[in-house]
Order: sequence, then structure tokens, then C-alpha cells
Amino acid sequence: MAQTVGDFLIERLHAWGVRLIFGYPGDGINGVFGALNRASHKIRFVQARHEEMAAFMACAYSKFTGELGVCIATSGPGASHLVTGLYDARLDHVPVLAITGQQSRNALGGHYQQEIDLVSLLKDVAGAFVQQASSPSQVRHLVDRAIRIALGERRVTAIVLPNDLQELSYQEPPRLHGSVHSGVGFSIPKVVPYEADLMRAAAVLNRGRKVALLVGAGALGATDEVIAVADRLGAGAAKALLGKAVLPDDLPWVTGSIGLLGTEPSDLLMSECDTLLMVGSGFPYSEFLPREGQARGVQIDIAPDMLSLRYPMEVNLVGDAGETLRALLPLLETNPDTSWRERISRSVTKWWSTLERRAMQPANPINPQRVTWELSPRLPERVILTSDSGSCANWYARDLKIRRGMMASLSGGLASMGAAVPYAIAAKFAHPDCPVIALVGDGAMQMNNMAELITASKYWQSWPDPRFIVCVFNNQDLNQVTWEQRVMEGDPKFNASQDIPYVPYHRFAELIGLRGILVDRADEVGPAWDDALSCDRPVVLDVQTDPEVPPLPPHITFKQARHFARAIMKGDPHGRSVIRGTARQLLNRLLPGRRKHGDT
Ligand SMILES: Cc1ncc(C[n+]2csc(CCOP(=O)(O)OP(=O)(O)O)c2C)c(N)n1
Ligand SMILES: [Mg+2]
Repeated sequence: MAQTVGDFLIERLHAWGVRLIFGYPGDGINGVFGALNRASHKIRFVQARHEEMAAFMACAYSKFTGELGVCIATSGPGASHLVTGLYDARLDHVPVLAITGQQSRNALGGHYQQEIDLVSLLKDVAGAFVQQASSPSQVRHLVDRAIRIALGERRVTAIVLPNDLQELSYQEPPRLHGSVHSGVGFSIPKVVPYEADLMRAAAVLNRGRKVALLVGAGALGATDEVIAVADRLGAGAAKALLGKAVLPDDLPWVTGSIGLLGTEPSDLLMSECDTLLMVGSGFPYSEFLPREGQARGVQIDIAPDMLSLRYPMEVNLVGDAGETLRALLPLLETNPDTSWRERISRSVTKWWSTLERRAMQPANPINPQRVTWELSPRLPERVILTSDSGSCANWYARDLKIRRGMMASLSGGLASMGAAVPYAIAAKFAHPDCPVIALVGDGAMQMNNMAELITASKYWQSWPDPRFIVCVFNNQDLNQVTWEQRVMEGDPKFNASQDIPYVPYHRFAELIGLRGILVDRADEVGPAWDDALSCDRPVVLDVQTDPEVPPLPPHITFKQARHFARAIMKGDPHGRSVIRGTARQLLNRLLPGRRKHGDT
């Protein structure tokens, strides 16, 4: 049988190093699935329950491997389902290629079944490169360009293939005017600033007496360099959400997360520093950075468009984080004054005990912070952590003490619900020998993560290390937003939008061949983690958590406190328990060790 366009596509993807594709089939893309089948030894296909989940998986696969993520869907509804997952990759600067089917070329423009103008639909999310193929010889350069642009620019790209075209015989581009003759291959370049710019940066940093680092996903893989630079400068370091795994939390000068989900030491670090060095981060909330004029700034980012975006920097360096920091290090002088670092470290030590006290406060029935607090010392080596968007992202960001060799990610820029389980599944395909733990709210479970448990049940027996734990924060509430309604808007909880039905997730797990563990007493949390971590199959840990424990921001503004009071006065349906839960958490700030920044 002659090589079809579908066959050629698979062969070309393989030549580019693609070994795994996440997706869902349909008649608009059957010509490619037939080819995948014929070449099954070359590229593995992973079947998600929903195309959006396949796109999340492709994004997470790339995050956890550094390689291109690839997802595939049929025309019409399959392609439109991909979109949110693709935006997740787009907003986190992750290279993902989407391949979609399309109606046959004769039907296009005919208001045909499942016909969507996919190039227009995908134009924003895959704006770096989105093309619909119209002839067999065109497909070669479409693949080559889509992949090279995705990898080179860390963008989402898309190829739309009409279904009749997939079945045609492939033809190499003829040597004619109007033909394109492309090739395979791309290596990530070493990008380092010029010496003169490094010296300008060093001049700023060497003058700093209170240097703050902020590291993000761009600094993953540059742990040694970040530590060396921070040590030289006597700096403290905060971590943006996507940069959680850049620095281990057992270093005394690492202040942890920043922003609404951040810590008090990060707040102190930023509000009192005189110099800010930002590495590989697009952390969005400027109000958590130094005030303009307070600190001199240096930023390193591989993407020019991310420079001087959140804080006006004095020196803007385009470069790879590790390479640039390594080149910078010899130009940096040792800061003889250790008092700043000591101050930060004292604040960090106190903060960890505040977190412990908060986590151990009684709640009804279980304090959600205790779930992550108890997990920290139990985290197995090389674990990969994922979190959904919801209140658990607070506990993931603040309470989980990450160590070297671990990975962690979530839907950062898009902050989409529904990503934790598909991320965890992709982590398993990326590193089948690593244990994986996903933290998920019950709303996010119901949205789509529950369905993806079925994907885990389909594949887990092929994973050499079966440890795959989905921890559900079962609070029957869309809790993060409930608190936002109270604290940001000053509105009481709106039961109609916030309450969600009770589901026994542990029983669902058992129903599909996984292990389910129900946890409804605080003293069972630790043993339940032990149990789950030693299980011979994927586990759903169904923890009954208290929705009235507030995910407090590190610094409560007067306006937020006023809003909160107004929400309660307006008749919040859970007013009394909300006040009790909040008081317990807030009192912890006043108990031993809690002072104003100036006193720490
Ligand atoms: C796709 C999507 N829809 C809505 C939101 C807004 N949102 C953010 S967190 C949240 C509540 C999550 O509830 P749940 O999963 O139960 O976690 P909880 O906060 O209760 O722990 C919502 C609705 C979002 N981020 N993503
Ligand atoms: Mg919930």
C-alpha cells in the first residue's frame, strides 16, 4: 500500500522524536489514527476521556520532560474541546502541537456537519503557527514548521488536516516553483547575554544589601546556579507557583510561594528588599513585588516579551536561566553583611511553625492544611506533584515542603480547574518509575478529573511504579471562590453557585478497580498517606475537609477585612462557623512568634 498522508505524518512526527500522542479519535481524523495503528511500534497513543484532558496531558508531558507535547482530536467538537488545554500550554509558555481533523475539502464552506473554521478558532491560542493542509506535498513543511516553531518559541502550534487528504497518497514536494522543501531538526540554543550586559547586572546586584530573588518555571533545571548566586549575594528567594521545584524548601532562606497563595516571609522579602533579581518568572501580581522605586531590578528571561513587565527593571537580560546565572556568578561579589539573610531565615523558621500550628488547629471534620502538612515529611523521593485550581492550590503552594529531585506543576497562567489528574497521568507517562500525587478539589473532580481516573485505571498496570494518588479535598463547596466572594467582593456565600453535591470519591475509585480510602478523622490523615503510598495500585484519598478554614492571603488588607465583615453581616449562610474557622487561623498569627515585619 502506498504511503498515505496519514502515514507520512506519523513518520515525520517520529523523525522529530515524537514518541507519545495524547488524544481522542473521530471520523475527521481516522486517516491519521489508521496510520498510527499501522505504525504502533513507533508512536504510542494515549486515550484520554476528553480532548481538553488530552491537551492538558500534552502540556504537562512537555512540562515534565522538556520535550514537545502532542495532542490529537477529530474535527468540530473534538477540536473545540482541545482549546482550554491548549491555552494552558500557551499561558505557561509550553511547546505543544495540536493535530486536528477537518471535514473533507469538497465539503468545506458548505455548512457541513462538524464543520468549524478551525484555523480561525485556533488562531489565538496557536497564533504562532496554525495551518490547514490542502495538498499532500504541503504536509511535510507544515509538520516541520509547526514543530520547530513550537519548540523554538515555546508556543502552541496546530495543523488541521481535512479527512479526505489524510487518505491520499503522500507525494514529496515536486521540484517546481511554488514548492517548499523543508527539513527535520532543532536544538535548543544556548542563550547568554553579552558580557557588558552581565557586568551592568552585576554592578546593580553587587550594590544590593538586601537582595531578593524571585524564581519561576524558567529557572527549573538551574537549581545549583540559583543557590550559588543567592549565596554569593546573601539573598533570600521566593518562588512563583510554577517555580516551586526550583529550590528545595529546606534551605533556610527560601521563603516559599508568593502572592495570594504566598507566605509571610515572601511578603517580608519583597516589601523590604533593596534589589530584586527575577529569574524565569512571569508572576502576575505586581502588588506583591517591591513598590516602584523601592528596589533596583535585574531580570533574566528567555523571552524578551516577559522582561520589565511586572516591575520596571534596570537591567533586562535575555538568556537561559542556568547559563546566564553561571556567567554572572564570577562577576558577583560576596556580600559580607549576613544580617539580611539571617532576618529572612528567622522569618522563615517562624513561618513554618505558624503553618504547623495552623495545620493542627481542629476543624470540622478535617483541617485541609493538615492534609498537605502531613504529606510533606512523607513525600517519596522523586515524587511528581500536581495540583488543581481551588483552595488546595493554597496548601500545595504553602505547606508542601519540596525537596531536591522532585517535580511539581499545575495550570499556572490559565489557572484552570480540571488539570490535576490529567497532569498526573502525563507525569506517569513521562516518568513511569516515579510516584505521582495529585491534589484536587471536589468541584474539580466533578468537572472532569473523575472521568480521568478511568484513564488511570486503563493504564496503571503498565506503570512500573504503581504509586499514583489522587487526594480529593471533599468539602462540598467551590471553596476558593466562596472565599473570594467573601473577602474580595464582600458578598456572603451564594449557596446556589457554591454548594456542590456530595460524591463518595473513594467508592467511585473502588468501582473502577482502584483503591479508595475515606478519611474523616484528623488523626487518620497521616496513616492514610502511609497507606496510600504503600499501595500496589492507584489510590483515591477522599478527605472530608472543612470549607470554613480560610485560604488567607499572606497580608490582609483593610479592604479585605472590611469585605469579610460585610459578607458576614449580610447574612453568610455559614457565618458562625466561618468566623470560628477564621478566628482560629488568624489567632495563630498572633500567638508566639507572630509580630509585625519590623520586629522579625
Ligand atoms: C475551568 C474553570 N472554571 C472556573 C474556575 C474558577 N474557580 C477557581 S477555583 C474554583 C473552585 C474550585 O472548587 P473545588 O474544586 O471544589 O476546590 P475547593 O476550592 O473547594 O477546594 C472555581 C470555580 C476556574 N479556575 N477554572
Ligand atoms: Mg471543593
